[in-house]
Amino acid sequence: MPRYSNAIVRTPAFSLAQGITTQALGAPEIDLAREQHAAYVAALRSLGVEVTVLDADEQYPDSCFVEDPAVICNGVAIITRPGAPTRRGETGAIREVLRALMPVVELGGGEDARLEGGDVLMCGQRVLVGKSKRTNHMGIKRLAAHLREIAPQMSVTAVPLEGVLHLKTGMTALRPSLLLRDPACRIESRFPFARTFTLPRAQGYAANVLPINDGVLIAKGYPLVATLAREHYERVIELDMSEFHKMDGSLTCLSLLW
Ligand code: CIR
Repeated sequence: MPRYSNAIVRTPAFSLAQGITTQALGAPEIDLAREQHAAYVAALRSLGVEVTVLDADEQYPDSCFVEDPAVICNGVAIITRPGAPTRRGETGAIREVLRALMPVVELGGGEDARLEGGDVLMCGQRVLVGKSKRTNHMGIKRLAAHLREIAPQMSVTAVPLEGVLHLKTGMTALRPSLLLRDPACRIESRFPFARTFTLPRAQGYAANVLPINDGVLIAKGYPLVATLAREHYERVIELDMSEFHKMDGSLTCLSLLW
C-alpha cells in the first residue's frame, strides 16, 4: 500500500460552517472540529508521517480540505482548478507552500478544465478519476496528460458518478484489490482488477478510508469497516469525523500526502 513520509494539512477555519455542504447534519462545531483535526494529525504522525500544519485561512471556509486544490504524484504537484467557484482561490496558498517543497505544474486546459483532488483515487498503478459535479472531462484529460509525463506507468480511467460529492467520498481502496463503496455513490463503471465491497447504506460514509504505510485510518462508529480493516492491517486508527462529515468532508480530504 502507499508509503508516505510527508503531509500537509490546514487547521479548520472558524468560518468552516460557511463552507459548502449537501448534508443536512447541522452546523459543525469549530472547537470539536479542531479537536478532531488534531487527532487526525496525531494519527498521521503515529504512522511515521512528518506533518506540516498550515494556519487556518478564514477567507476560505473549506480550506481545511487541502486534498482538493492539488494532486501529488511521484514527487510532483499538479495544481488543480476546483469546480466549486468559492474554492478556486484556495490554490494560491497551496501552490506557494508546495513550490518550496517539490516541482509544481498547473493543470492547464483553460478556464473550462475542472478538477478536484477528492476525485482522484490512486489504486496501485491505476488512477481512477471521478467525473463529478466538481471534475469534468477536460480536467481529467489534463490530469492524464500530466501523469503521462510524471508517472508513465500509471493508467488513468474516468469514472462518471452521481450521488456523492467526489469519487473518494463514495469509494476508496482498502487494498489495491479491494474497493469499498457507499451505495449512495452511483457508478456504472466496473473495476475488474478489484473486488468491490458495497457497504450497507447506513455505513456508507465509512467507504472513505485512508491507508498509510502499515496502517489505515477509518471513520469511527462503523463496525463493518472496522472489522474489514482489521483483517488487512495491524494498525487500524478510528477517528471521529462527525464535524467534517457535516461539511461533506471525509478522511482523505484533510491531507495532501507524498
Ligand atoms: C466542499 O464541498 O468542497 C467541502 N465542503 C468538502 C470537500 C471535501 N473534500 C474531499 O472530499 N476531497
